[in-house]
Order: sequence, then C-alpha cells, then structure tokens
Amino acid sequence: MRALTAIAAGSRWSLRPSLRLSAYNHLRRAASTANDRLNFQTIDTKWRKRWAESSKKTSDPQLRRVDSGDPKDKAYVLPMFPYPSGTLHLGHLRVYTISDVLSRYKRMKGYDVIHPMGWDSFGLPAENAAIEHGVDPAEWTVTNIGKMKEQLEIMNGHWDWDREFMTCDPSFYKHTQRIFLLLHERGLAYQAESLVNWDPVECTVLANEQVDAEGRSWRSGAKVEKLRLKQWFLRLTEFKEALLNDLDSLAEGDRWPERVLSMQRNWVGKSTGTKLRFDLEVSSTGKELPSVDVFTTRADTLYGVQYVALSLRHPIVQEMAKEQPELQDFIDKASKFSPDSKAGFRLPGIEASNPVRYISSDAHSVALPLPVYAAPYVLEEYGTGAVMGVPGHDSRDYAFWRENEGNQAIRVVVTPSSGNSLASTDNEGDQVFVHKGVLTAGSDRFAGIASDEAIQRIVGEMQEESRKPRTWGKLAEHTENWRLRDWLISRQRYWGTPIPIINCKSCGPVPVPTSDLPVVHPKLREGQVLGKGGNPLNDIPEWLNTSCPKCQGPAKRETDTMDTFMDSSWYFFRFADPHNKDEPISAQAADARLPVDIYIGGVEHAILHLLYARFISKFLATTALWPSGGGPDNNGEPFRKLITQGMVHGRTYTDPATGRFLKPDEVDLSDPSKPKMKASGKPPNVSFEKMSKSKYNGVDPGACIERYGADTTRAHILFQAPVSEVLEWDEDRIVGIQRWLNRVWRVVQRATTVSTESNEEQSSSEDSRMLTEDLLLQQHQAVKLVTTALESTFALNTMISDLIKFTNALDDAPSASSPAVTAAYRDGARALVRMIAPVAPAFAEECWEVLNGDSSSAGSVFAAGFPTHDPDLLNKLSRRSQPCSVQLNGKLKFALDIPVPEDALLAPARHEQLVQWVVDQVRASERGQKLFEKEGLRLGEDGNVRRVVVVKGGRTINIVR
Ligand code: ANZ
Ligand code: ZN
Repeated sequence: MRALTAIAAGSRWSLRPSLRLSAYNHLRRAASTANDRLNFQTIDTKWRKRWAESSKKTSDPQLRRVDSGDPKDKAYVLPMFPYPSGTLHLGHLRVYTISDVLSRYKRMKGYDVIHPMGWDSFGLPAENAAIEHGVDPAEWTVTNIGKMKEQLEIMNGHWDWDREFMTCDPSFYKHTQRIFLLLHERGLAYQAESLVNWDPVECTVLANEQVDAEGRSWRSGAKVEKLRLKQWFLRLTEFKEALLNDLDSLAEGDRWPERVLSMQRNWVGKSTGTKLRFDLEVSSTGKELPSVDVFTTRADTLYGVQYVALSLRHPIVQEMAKEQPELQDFIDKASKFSPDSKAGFRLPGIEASNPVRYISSDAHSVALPLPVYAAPYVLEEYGTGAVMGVPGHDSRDYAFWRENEGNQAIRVVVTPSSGNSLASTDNEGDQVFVHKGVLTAGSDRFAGIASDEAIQRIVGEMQEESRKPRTWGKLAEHTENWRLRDWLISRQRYWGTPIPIINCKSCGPVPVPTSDLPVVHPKLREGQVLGKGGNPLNDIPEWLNTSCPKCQGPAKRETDTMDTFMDSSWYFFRFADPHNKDEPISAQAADARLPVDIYIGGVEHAILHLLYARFISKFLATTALWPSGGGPDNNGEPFRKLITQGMVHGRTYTDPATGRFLKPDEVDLSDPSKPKMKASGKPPNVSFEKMSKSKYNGVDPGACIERYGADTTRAHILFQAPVSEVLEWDEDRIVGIQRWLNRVWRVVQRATTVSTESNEEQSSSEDSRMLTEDLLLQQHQAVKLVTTALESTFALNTMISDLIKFTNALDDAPSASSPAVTAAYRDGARALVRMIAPVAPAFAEECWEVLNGDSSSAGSVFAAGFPTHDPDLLNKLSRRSQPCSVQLNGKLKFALDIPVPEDALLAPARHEQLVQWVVDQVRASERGQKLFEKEGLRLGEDGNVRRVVVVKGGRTINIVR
C-alpha cells in the first residue's frame, strides 16, 4: 500500500514518475481548455426556469414527498421569518442560505421536508412608514413583500410557497385572536393596572424585555418613562418552572447554544433567599407602623445593615406622600431620573429596627435604629419592593449610602476567607466586598463562620425565635424570587392584531365569541392618515361601537392591539397547517410536524422571541391543538435544534484624522490592497463593522448575486466564517470560490471523457489498484465529513473546505487506464456533485446533466439522493503502515514497515496483546524471520528471550535475550 503510506506522509499522489509523466495527463489539459470560464448567471436562470416548470408537475424531484406517515421521515427546517421591510440584506441572505442548504440536504436524504417562508408583517415600522408616506400600512406591506419575494427568488432557494402567509392577513390573525381567547378562558390573559414602560417617541407601551439596560426603548432608543395604565397581560409566570427547568433538556447534545440558554436562565432569574421582617417605629411618638418585609439573598450580611429602602410605590411611601408634598414631588420627578440613579428621600420621623437584635440582644450595633428611605433604585415589582441596605457588601447600597449619608462610616461584616479576617468592625475603609466569605467580629456570635453556613444559622435561629410571643410572629422565611414578569401585550397602535374583547359598561370586558372571529382590522377611511400620538382605532367609530355579546347593550371594542411578538410566538405552528380555516392548527398536523427540527436565526432573539415562543408552545401543549406536545421527552418545546447565526459586517473606511466614515466614492480602490483617500492620497483606516447606512458599508446581496451568480455567493457566505460567528464580508475573496467551482466543472468534464481514452497505455495492475483505492478513500472520507457537518456539527465553513479538498484530489489525480480507476473516478465526481447540490443547486444540476450525458433523461441531481459512505471500506482503506525499529538487546538491527495498530490495542490495559501483535508483525516479515533464525531466538516459557519491550505505540521493539 505504497500510495496510502504516501498520503500519510502528506503528499497525496506520489506515484512512480513514469506514471506521472505518462500520456494520460493530456486529458486534463483538454478538459480544462474546452471549458474555461463558467457563466454562473446563465446556469442560475436556466435551472430556476426548469425548477419552476417542474414544480407545476407533480413529479417535481425537488418536492419529493415521502408520505410514509412515520415522523422520523419528516423534517421541519425553519429560518426565522422576516419582517417585510422591502429590502433583503446580507444578514437575511446568510440565514436563508444556511436553512436552504440544510433543508435541501434533508430532502436528498429522503425526508419529507418543510421549508416554509412567510412574513412577520405587523408592527411599528409599517405604521411609521405609513405615517411618513401617507399610505395604508396594508398596501405598504404587500408592496414590500412583493419586492422581497423577488429578491428571495434569485438566491436559488427552495421554499414551500404553498405554505406562505403574512401575519397581518385576517386569515392568519383570526387564529392569533383564537389563541388569545384560549389563554383568556384559562385565566392566562388578564387586564391589570400597572406601572408600564412608555415610549414617548412611539407613543406606546413596551414590554420589560423591550427596554434595554440603560432604560431605553429597543425600537426608538428614547428614554422610557413610567406610567400607570390598564393593560393586557399574558401570564408567562404560570410557566416559569417549566421555562427554566426544560432548558436543561435543550442543553443536552448541544441542541441550543449555551449562550442562549444562559440568557434565558438569567431572564427567568430564579433566586433563592430570605424574607426578613423589619419593624418600623415613628421616632418622635414611638408609635408603631406596619412592618416592612425585605428580600435578601445575603442574610449573612444582616449585621451590616445600615438603612432600609422602600420602592416609590411601596404602600408606606404612598401613604406618607399624601401628607408630604416634598415626598410626592420627589416621586413625580423620579420617572425622569436615570435608571441607575441613587437618589433617596429620607422618610422623616420613622426608623426601622434590625430583626437580628432578637437573637443577639447584647450586640450594641444592631440595637441602633436604622434610617428609612424611599429610593427609586428599589424596584416595585421585585421581591417585596423593599431592601435592607448593606453599604459594606453591595455596590448599589454603597453608592446610595455615599450619596445620601456622605462620609458616614461603613460596616464590614464579611471578609475573604483568607487574610486578616476577624478583626474589623466599623470604619474599615471604602472597599465593598461583595462576595461571600467569612463573617467578622462585627457579626457577633457568628464571627468566623462561612457565609453560607451563617445564612442557615442566622435564619434558623430567627425562625426559632419567631415562635416566641415577644417577636409578634415571623421574623424570617426562606423564599425564592423570580425575575420573570408577565408579558404585557397591549399596544396602543393601529397596525397589530386587534385584541378580541368588547368592553361593556355593565358586563366588563367580554370575549368576542369564536364564531365572530376574526375581529377584522378596520380599513382606514379614505384620506385618513395615521398620525402620531393616540390610537387611531379610537377614531373609527363605525368599528369602535358595537354591541355586547352578553347583554346586547351598546359597547365598545377594545382598541389595544397585540404586541407583534404574539404573532411570531406561534407562526411556526401555522406553517404546518396553513390552510386550516377553522383552527390555528389541527392536532394531527401539529403532531406530525412539530417541534421544528432545526430553527435558524439571529442571536438578538435569544430572549424575547424564543421565550415567548416557548411559552405559547408549552401552553398549546396543554390544549387540544397540540396534545402530544412533541412527545414525552419534548415538554412542549418548540425548537429541537437552534442555530444562531452571526452578523454580517462590512468593510468600513474612516479618515484616521477625523474618524469620519468615508463614502465609497471617496476611496480610491484601483489597487485593492492599498486603498487611498482620494482627497489626500493617504491610506484610510479599514475595519469591519455592522453594516449601516451611516457607515456607507452596506452590501446589496442582489448586486452581488448579479455579479457572481447565486451559487457562488451562497458558497462564499458559508465558507467565510463559522455559522455562529461574525462574517466579515470581503468580496475580494469570492474569486477563491469561483476558482473552486471551475475546478469542479473540470472534474465533471474529465469524468465524462476519461473512459474513452482508456486504451492508450496500460498501467501496471498495482498502480491502478492503488489509484482506485486512493480515489475511494478520498471519496468516502469526504462524504463522511460533509455528512457530519450537515447532520450534527453544522460546521458549514469546514464542510466547504472538505469539498474543496476532495475536488482538488480529483482534479489532481493522475489518469490511469484501467476500468476500475475510471469507474472510481466517475463515482467520485458523481458523489462530489451530489454533495455540492445543497450549497450550489443550479450549478450542481448543470454538472449532473453533463455527467449523465443526455440532458433530457438526466433527471434532477436532487432526485439522485445524497451519497453515503461505507464505514468498513473506509476503515480498510485508511489502514496505514508505520516504521518499526527492531532492536536486539538495545541495539538497532533494522527498521521495518508494519501496519498501524488498531486504536483498541493501544489502550494501556491491552499492552500485553500489543506486544504479542508487534512480535507477530516482525516475525511475519522476511528480515524478522531471518533475525530469529540467525540469532536462534526462542520465545515462551523455556525460551531464551527474557523479555520483549514495545514502546512508542509499536514503533520500537526491543528483544532482550
Ligand atoms: C442585602 C444584600 C447584601 C444584598 C449584599 C445583596 C448583597 P438577586 O440575586 O438578583 O435576586 N433586592 C431585593 N429586592 C430588591 C428590589 N425590589 N429592588 C432592588 N434590589 C432588590 O438579588 C437579590 C438582592 O437584590 C437582594 O439581596 C437585595 O439586596 C436586592 F451584600 O440584600 B440584597
Ligand atoms: Zn354587556
């Protein structure tokens, strides 16, 4: 197996020089000159036309349906559906390329695949565009969808257009409304007054999830204000345990990216801690007020409490504000404070006492009364809406203390476990030690105890103490807290799904009967233009005024519309049964198609969309719509596998002197490796950044497809970066892909001509055997790697390099004349083309037609199926040899090629067997036999060999006599 050894050594085709120089090479030259440059655009057009024609026939090979009814034979590949903005950008092209490749692969594997496309078409941009341009948002949307569909078509994607829908269509939102009513029936949709995030620019409320860490609207970027309004909510918290716990099953086998899982975990935010009771007293009169409960995760810092702070909506604060205009004034102003403001309002005349005094009555420090503040940094809706302030161990409390109490001393009650621990109490400088550690002498009897244990002991003792009458009830209680809030879905906007509720003066909010759905979105009156501020639905009286379904009295429709995340929280169900008029989805269709097998989209949806979708799926799994919930292991989860694709960044030029972004026409690119600023002749700064209009770094995917063809563009996108990482769009490198596809083309040409030349010169049978085996080895290896990439790792960039490697192997292969070599070569070319088909569908079809000689009878490459590899053959062929130094009493006698031992033999436990095996290999060789004969070596019990040492995985054997 010389050729195979050569592969191991790194040079693939080291055959005898005579063979290299043989006449066969002329074949290659002939093939490549015959067809030098491919016209990808022509190929694209030709095949798109063919596909369109054949999709009209039932026999469309691309639409092969395996209607076995066995769910294992079905696959649901879904990219997040787009918002119809009107332009397809490179980010879209990237996600749709990935999903198209995966779905085409599944189809070739014989699955019954759905790969649908639809439109997330409600929402503010349409409404805002409509306001700006004075058109009906419905018209605007439909026009945009038309444009984007055209752009989608030219990427050679294969979409199930028969499943297409848009969420703003009454035939879709009828069912969104139905789902709302199902939630309402179960008490999971409710109306409540609450403090809401108000976006003053968009004039609408926002969900918590739509406000960023700086308190700005995710959409307008405006500082969000807090208002109290009556709003519709969905009871997300009902599913909090499941939403948290079921993340574990999504973590198995890398089904969801770790990053997304941890973001979801944090969002649900379960935290375990303690509720502690602080009693209040009016200092002047000694009068008692109701006590305050605080929630803390750090009961070990109880000896370090220096104040108590209440949220602005805390009942005590609200009560006091009625009598104190200054406090009311502070509360009113607070909605304008920055979200990390540490402002405070000291509640005059009241003080709190630390409950720890009950268990440590002689510790002087805890007997001191504590000031009580109203503070906007304390959240109304978290824990109990009150905190115990520990400036020594919490950085927010520290900042608050410094702002409100100036240089007042700070108590330190915990130190790192190592170091000069126990001494300190008050006045210990200014660092905030926020971690757990060991309690200091400031913690009285608990000094020297580690934080976690201290929490148990302190809380335990306080619970014990609570049984005594003098404490007047519970002082401490273990509790858990969840960050997750119910989902606020009301929007005071026109362009969303109307909430199917009728408000009646006598009956209250009454659900619209299912038979009356959809509550159709009213058309704007002629000339009526949407304006900002207020909900335009209030201005359409013929729609607004109706009668109550319960008492038939006059009533008004609910004018709030639903958050558009409601539409996208269930659309993937609809794709499984898009024409069902009566229900959102039939149980049968849901059971057959859900969950989605592979879901692909941007990581920016890691929290909002994915959380809502999981919630609605889990809910539907409790209804008749999806009774199986995807089976016992699925827990009603919507997406089995999640791929989050990275962003596409564009090449960006800035002026180094000013930092100003340069327009394309300000940069001289005549020498692409040395860009120059036209104005100064100096080089600009070059970087890759998120594409945006203001940076002049956007790339139009349409233009790129026009220049290079769709297939080349697709392959380039996949090759440039791993799917989950940022893709730096560098068009210069697309030539590499063009070169590759041209090589594929050459291989295809050669595979069709090679057989006719086979009688020129007979190569030796040994050479042709090696060549055949090598070709087979390359092919089966490539198929194995590419299949793994498409099946489980989704490393689509390395998949392209594996395809390139295999192409080069075929292209570089010397020709030989035996029928076996010819067959192996053609087989290799056919496998290559079939593997390329998901990535470059039109090009692969063209190649397939050439390989099959006759265009009319060839059939689609997609009907040919995906190649498989033979593991046994691969094993056999990849068996390599390695040199083995044979020593006698430590002296080298000779070296010899032996096979590489199987992995199993290399296990330490099997060393004895390895030794025996190496000995056998040596004795099986001619020189080995001679050595044993000449030296009279005898193995075994009564032999003269004392020991045999084998090291370096069988590369050295020392026979000791
Ligand atoms: C005292 C303390 C001392 C705290 C210390 C922390 C460190 P997680 O883990 O996120 O649940 N907290 C409680 N309710 C709050 C509210 N309504 N608004 C703002 N902050 C609140 O956070 C729990 C901690 O957040 C609690 O533990 C409390 O501060 C604060 F060295 O209590 B801690
Ligand atoms: Zn009524």
